[in-house]
Amino acid sequence: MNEKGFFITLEGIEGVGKTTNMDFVHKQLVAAGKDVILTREPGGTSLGEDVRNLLLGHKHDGMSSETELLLMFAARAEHLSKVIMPAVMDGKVVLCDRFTDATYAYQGGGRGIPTRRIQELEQWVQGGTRPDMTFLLDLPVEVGLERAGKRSAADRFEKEDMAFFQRVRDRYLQLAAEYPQRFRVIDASKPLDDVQQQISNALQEILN
Ligand code: T5A
Repeated sequence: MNEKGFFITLEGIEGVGKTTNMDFVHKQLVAAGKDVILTREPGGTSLGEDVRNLLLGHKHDGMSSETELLLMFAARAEHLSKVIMPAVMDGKVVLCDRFTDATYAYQGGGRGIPTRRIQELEQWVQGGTRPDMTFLLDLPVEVGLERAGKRSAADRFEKEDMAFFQRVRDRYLQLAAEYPQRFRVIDASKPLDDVQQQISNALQEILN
C-alpha cells in the first residue's frame, strides 16, 4: 500500500497473543504520535461483526468451506471500503487483528481450498491492497491451544483438531518465507516481556 497511511496486521494461530499484543502495539504507535485505528477480522464493521457471529458461532456447524471462504471475503469487502481504505487515505495507521493471510492459512492450509481460488477473490476484493507490515506471532500448536483454551469456550474453529492447526501454522510460516519484506516472525512462545521486545524492535523500523 503506498497511500498516505500505514496498514499493519497481526497474525497467528489461536492463543498466540494477538489480542494481548494489539494493545501493546497500539500504545507504542500512539506514543510515537501516530493516529491509530484498531480493528479486526472477521469483523470491523457492523455487517462484518454479524458475519463474524455466523462464522464463529455454532449455529452453522458444518457450513461448507466455500461458504466460509466467501463469508470471510464478504466481511472483508465491507471492512476495506468502510474502514480500512478511508483511514489509510486519511493518513492513519490501521492496526488489524488478522486479515487475508488468515484466509490463506485457515481456508487454504486448514481446509484445503486451492491457493488460486483465494488469490482470485483477493484480487477481486482488494485489487492491489496488501498490508505494509505483518507480525506473525508463532509458537507450537499445543502451546497456543492450551493458552486459548484457558481463556474462553471454544468457537467453531477452535473445535478443529491439532492436525488442522498444524496445517494453519505451516501455511503461515510458508507465507512469511514467501514475503520476507512484509512479515516479521515473532517467537511467541517466550515470556510476554520478551515477545514485546521483539515486536518493539520490529516497530522501530517503521517509526524511524
Ligand atoms: N479466520 C479469520 C479464518 O479462518 N479466516 C480468516 O480470513 C480470518 C480473518 C477468529 C477466527 O477466525 C478464523 C481464525 C480464527 O479461528 P479470533 O478471535 O480473531 O478468531 O482469533 P483467535 O486466534 O481465536 O483469538 P484468541 O483470542 O484465541 O488468540 P489471541 O488473540 O492470539 O491470544 P490472546 O492475546 O487472547 O492470548 C491468549 C492467552 O495467552 C496469554 C494471554 O494472557 C491469554 O490468556 N498470553 C501469554 N501467556 C504466556 N506468555 C505469553 N507470551 C503470552 N501472550 C499471551
